[in-house]
Amino acid sequence: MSSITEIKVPDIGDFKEVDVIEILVKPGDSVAKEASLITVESDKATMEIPSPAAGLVKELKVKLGDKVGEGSMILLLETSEGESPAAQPAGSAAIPAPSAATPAAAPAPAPAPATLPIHRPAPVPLEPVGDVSAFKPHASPSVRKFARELAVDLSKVQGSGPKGRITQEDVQAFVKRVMTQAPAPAAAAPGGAPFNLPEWPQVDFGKFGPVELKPLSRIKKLSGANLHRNWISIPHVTQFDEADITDLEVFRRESGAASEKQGFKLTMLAFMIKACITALRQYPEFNASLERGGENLVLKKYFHIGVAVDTPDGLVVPVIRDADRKGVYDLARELAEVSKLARDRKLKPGDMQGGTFSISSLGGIGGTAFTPIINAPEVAILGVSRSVMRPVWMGAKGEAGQFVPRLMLPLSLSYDHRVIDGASAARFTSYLASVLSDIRRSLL
Ligand code: CAO
Repeated sequence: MSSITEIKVPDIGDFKEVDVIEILVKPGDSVAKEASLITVESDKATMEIPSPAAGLVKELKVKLGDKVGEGSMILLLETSEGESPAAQPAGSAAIPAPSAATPAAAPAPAPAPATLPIHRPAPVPLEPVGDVSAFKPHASPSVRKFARELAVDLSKVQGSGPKGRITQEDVQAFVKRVMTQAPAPAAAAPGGAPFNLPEWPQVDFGKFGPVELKPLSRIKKLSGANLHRNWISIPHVTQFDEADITDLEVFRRESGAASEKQGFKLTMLAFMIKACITALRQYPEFNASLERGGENLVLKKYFHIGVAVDTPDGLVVPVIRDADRKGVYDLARELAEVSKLARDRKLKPGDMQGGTFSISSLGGIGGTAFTPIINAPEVAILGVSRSVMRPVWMGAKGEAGQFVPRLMLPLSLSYDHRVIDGASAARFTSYLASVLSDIRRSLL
């Protein structure tokens, strides 16, 4: 048999009258024991009133904005036998509810409240908001719980309630916005939650031999975090190719004297930038970014080329702006200037922003190929390794061929496979190689 229990506001400590600011249940709801029914607020604290028993909400006796105090009726709860609250707040009463066998008009007599064991429940735990409001967002405990369950940081949520109070709807809207804004495939990666990896090994290296601790530079820490994010959240593929730069190298050496006189070197990198712009014009999806949400590609009509510079403190990527409007001498001069600024730690944050495509040249150092990490939100980066003179088989179809010494430049193009297909990447590097083997193409 079921009975109807009057659920009343229990002892709420020092508070005589508090406002009902949230009603967390409605008639017809099944509630578990200890489930929150309403939230009340004084000028110092908010608190949730829990249900002393499991049951079905029959009727609400409060509405938003009501003032309540200890003993005020909250609702009528239908409880089944054995579920009636063992511990009732003073004045709460359980009366048998009409059952199928008992006509509603003739309810069985209610047991006298005095016959119920009366325990005064401990005061409802308070969650102070007044004096810590400078540090905590304004939200009721139920909204905080809701936010906690969804791992939402309430300090990032804009409250739409009175005095900026964050409501459950605000949290829902926040989650919706985050879910629709994050690039779809990347959404799962940052934060590491979906990666069920074993813990990083904790090793006492000193046990095996002498060691020395060297703190990472600020640049390394900053760039490391970005590189890690880009590496795990962008599906990278690297396309390798090589360009015959034999003629370009002759031209570079011939033209280099003029720049030397002006105090800067005309290195291959200036020509690389020029050739890349020609290829980017031909394949615009490489000069683009994936819009947040992953729905659209933002094709950029400007060409700001990032150049990775190795500094004693770590890697930085200053950006050569509007590189398409500059000649190779200007580019070479600017490269010398920005790499000096980078190594002197004099770059400003703005000097490293707005890039549309990056080049990482290790050619001056060595190596045959490598897999550069894309500089998000760009979608591709070109790695350049050391050029080598080697025999290349030359000969048109049907003619006797021969090995000819050619200066070959290794290219490693990493691209975001969400945006760029393997075939496009192979076309891009082939085209780039053809431009580098005959730089006149960049004039076309
Ligand atoms: N093949 C052979 N030699 C090359 C070359 C190549 N691809 N590229 C440059 N060189 C030569 C230059 O001609 C120069 O030779 P000389 O000293 O005889 O004149 C020498 O190597 C040094 O060049 P440089 O490094 O001073 O100039 P640069 O324009 O090639 O590069 C810069 C400038 C700033 C990009 C470079 O100094 C640098 O920092 N590179 C490292 C970038 C990096 O760390 N990338 C890794 C990032 S991880 O993704």
